[in-house]
Amino acid sequence: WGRCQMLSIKGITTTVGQEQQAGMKEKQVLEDLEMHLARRDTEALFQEQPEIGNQYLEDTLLRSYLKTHLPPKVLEEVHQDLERFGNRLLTKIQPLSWECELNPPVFRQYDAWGRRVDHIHTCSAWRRMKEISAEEGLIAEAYERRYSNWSRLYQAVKLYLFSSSSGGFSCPLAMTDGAAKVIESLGIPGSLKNAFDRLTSRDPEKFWTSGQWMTERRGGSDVASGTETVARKQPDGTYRLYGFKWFTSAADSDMALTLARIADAEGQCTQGSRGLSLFFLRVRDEEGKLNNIQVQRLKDKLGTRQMATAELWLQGARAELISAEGRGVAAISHMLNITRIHNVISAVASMRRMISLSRDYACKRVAFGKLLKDHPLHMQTIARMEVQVRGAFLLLMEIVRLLGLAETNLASEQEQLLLRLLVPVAKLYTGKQTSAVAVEAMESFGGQGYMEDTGLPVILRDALVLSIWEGTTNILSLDVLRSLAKSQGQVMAAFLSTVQKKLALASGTEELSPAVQRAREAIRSLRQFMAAAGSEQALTMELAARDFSYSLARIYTG
Ligand code: UCC
Repeated sequence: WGRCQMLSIKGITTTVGQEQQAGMKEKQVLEDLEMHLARRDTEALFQEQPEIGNQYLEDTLLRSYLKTHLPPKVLEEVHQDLERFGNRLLTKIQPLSWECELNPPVFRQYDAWGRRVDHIHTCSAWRRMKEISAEEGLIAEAYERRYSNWSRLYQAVKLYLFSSSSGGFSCPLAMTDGAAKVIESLGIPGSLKNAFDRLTSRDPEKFWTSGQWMTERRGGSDVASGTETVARKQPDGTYRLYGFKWFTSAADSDMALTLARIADAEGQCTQGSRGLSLFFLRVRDEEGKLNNIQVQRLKDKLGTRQMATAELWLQGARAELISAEGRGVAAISHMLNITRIHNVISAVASMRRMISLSRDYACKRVAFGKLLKDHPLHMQTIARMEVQVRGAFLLLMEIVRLLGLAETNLASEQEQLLLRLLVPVAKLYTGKQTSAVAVEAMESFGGQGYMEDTGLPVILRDALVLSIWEGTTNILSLDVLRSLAKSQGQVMAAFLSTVQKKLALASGTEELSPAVQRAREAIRSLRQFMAAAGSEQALTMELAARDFSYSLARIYTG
């Protein structure tokens, strides 16, 4: 029809006595026709877009894990909710996520009349994510404990499904969860009851998010020497904070936990870790006015651009001391361990999302005369990624299972020790895995994977931060050593005996015997290394910290 129409339109304009012009027009018509035909042929070559379905229903490993571990009654309720949530994510939340990416926060320092306002404007989709987080109980679930020790795992599963569709909102949720955990670990003192209730609320009107302000200009790893912020005690017992916070994620949060050094009557502060105390503060008052805080600028980041990360001047911000004096690091470590688990959740979720899209694409895309899924080499590449994500997923589930036991006083001492060790191990290992898997998965789409508007580069960019924030790979490797030293080796004993038990169980299944064999060999090497390292200088262990931690991750995952 297109061709006829084109000819007839061209034909109408041809009149007698205009032969030369008509000849040229005829030539033009034929050229147009040829081009049209060529284009029509090409148009048939559109590539089909990779898509995902309900991420709960499609995740066979997740479903089989829940079926194997949850008590039947819990499973029944949880299954219904997760199926519903999976649909909501697909139809309502995923589009919001893309909106967050397209409408990053905007910082306006002054109003039209020159008044300093320091307004961080976030898009409506971002604000909606906050409401959805409350409605879905993404923090509340873990603290209500209606499924006892399984509540934490259930919350983690919801966060895992939410993460890649959250438009970066999983970051404030991580810190919110961490803040709730710190307050709970302090026994929910009266002055923090309101904050705790809001952090764990299901009511969007009440729900608060929290920041975690640990990083100052001298850096975020060596907190003990990097923290310059000073706290001055006020006659009413509260404090005013003065300092510069260099990297405050989700600066639109309602409250924050932060470290500072309490100045004595002479204005002197204790340096080092023992000088640090933990404070609670509201970011704004009821009218939305900042709490003696100035926003210097927003960070220009490689990824997580949906989220406002700011540099903040604290110029007498009113705050409440919530840890014992000088116990700030120990108090905030409750938050760190929770945000590190969230980091693992995001890492596993990013891998899962990339691989799900890659798998779907392999079922649609034809190359060299057949679908990608029928090319063994392509499938081998995807299968290798799949093994990575499955292992990482099981490691994550193990950690949140242990956390659930610990939070309901059901964990044995051995389980608590194991949890202490596995959190840094999993954070450091999955942080690295996800970058590698995201790059590999991107390649499986060919050049399309490199195109911004496919959304695939967003997943990669956002995944790259997971090995950096919340403790870099090396810092966490040193934390693994810290956990060994502090427990005088007990965490290793717990690790080894748990692994041996699991291997003994697995050795009853014949198909697993090569895997069991390899895991046992790895443990033997690990033991040999530890025996040798024990007689060496501490430097040997420090140099080996990363490889040692990787070995722990691989053995446990195996
Ligand atoms: O703020 C950031 C950006 C926020 C973005 C959040 C997004 C989250 C998204 C997640 C997914 C979407 S990033 C901030 C990043 N910074 C860090 O994570 C800190 C990295 N540095 C460390 O972790 C260091 O190891 C430090 C700061 C903990 C080291 O400090 P110290 O003071 O030198 O450490 P000490 O002296 O060894 O430890 C002090 C106390 C000890 O307890 P006591 O005194 O009883 O012996 C330690 O055992 O704290 C205890 N402690 C811990 N306890 C230290 N670390 C831990 C731990 N992990 N678990 C339990």
